[in-house]
Amino acid sequence: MQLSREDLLHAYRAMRTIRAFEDRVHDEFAAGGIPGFVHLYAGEEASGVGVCMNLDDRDYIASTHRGHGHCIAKGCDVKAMMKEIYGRRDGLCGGKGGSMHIADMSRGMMGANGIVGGGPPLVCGAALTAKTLKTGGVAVAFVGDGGSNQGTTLESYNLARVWNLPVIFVIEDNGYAESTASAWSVGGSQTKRAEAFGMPGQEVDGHDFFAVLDAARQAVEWARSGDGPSLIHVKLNRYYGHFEGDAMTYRADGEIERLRDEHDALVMFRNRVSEASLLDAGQLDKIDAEVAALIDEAVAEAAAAPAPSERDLLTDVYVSY
Ligand SMILES: Cc1ncc(C[n+]2csc(CCOP(=O)(O)OP(=O)(O)O)c2C)c(N)n1
Ligand SMILES: [Mg+2]
Repeated sequence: MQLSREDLLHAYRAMRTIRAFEDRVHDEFAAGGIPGFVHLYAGEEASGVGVCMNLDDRDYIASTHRGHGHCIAKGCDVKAMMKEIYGRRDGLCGGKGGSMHIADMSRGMMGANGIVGGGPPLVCGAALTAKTLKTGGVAVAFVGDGGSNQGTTLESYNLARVWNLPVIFVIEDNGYAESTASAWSVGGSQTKRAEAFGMPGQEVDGHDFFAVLDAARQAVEWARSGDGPSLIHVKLNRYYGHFEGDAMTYRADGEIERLRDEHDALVMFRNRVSEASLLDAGQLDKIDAEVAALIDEAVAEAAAAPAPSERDLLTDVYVSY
């Protein structure tokens, strides 16, 4: 797919923003500044950005517990996200969601989810709305390799097929569910599972932004043109632990260093666009500096922002007191 210079710059900025956001949250969590439970997406940037660059304001995504990257890729405000993760009143969800329940319906981001396998049924609902109202929209569920084994996920494959819904299931296979290697827990093949439910399945290198972009473009085309659901098996890696604080004793010595050296999505992107003379290093370095400044500001503003008040406890609840 031919991308304009603006598109390439947008893709790099989005991936760099995710990496810088996650690296910084890692440091700030270790320093004790962030409450709650945090799962980081660093290493998986090309998946969220490659998929979401094919989406627009009509479209919905449902995320996983590892949701910051999906939010940024779908266009959520980075400063409001940081405040949310700090539990602040001006956060994206008023400081009531935190990392694992961050959402922004105004951007079609239906939320990170503490329930593994929670996203696929949600996107079937969003896609049914799109189909019924003829908005032309599609709905994407990001699912981990662990989540791919949940009954909710497999039931959603069936529902999406029989109702011919404009859904894309993106299996982000980072090789582990918590500490269990996917080789020990995932039977068969993700694409053949899709085929068994009557959906096309594609497999891509999830470190390669261009490969993900192309696969997602195809899937979105199918969905928008009425051909119904499909699945993309995205093979990638996460750099940090399952959650912040994970000692990662289950990973081999040197495994992460090797991944960073040989399969880093941002390095691969830089090499590819430089070799093809599409962008020069100066343009990319400028984005790095701008993103670093944005993240510095986001953290400073989040740390200084007010917490929700006691009165806020009684808003956004179903029962009025
Ligand atoms: C229904 C449910 N079962 C178990 C858990 C506990 N849990 C949280 S994350 C996780 C592993 C998920 O692995 P995967 O889907 O591969 O996503 P990854 O963390 O690798 O991104 C588990 C078992 C949960 N949150 N929800
Ligand atoms: Mg996983």
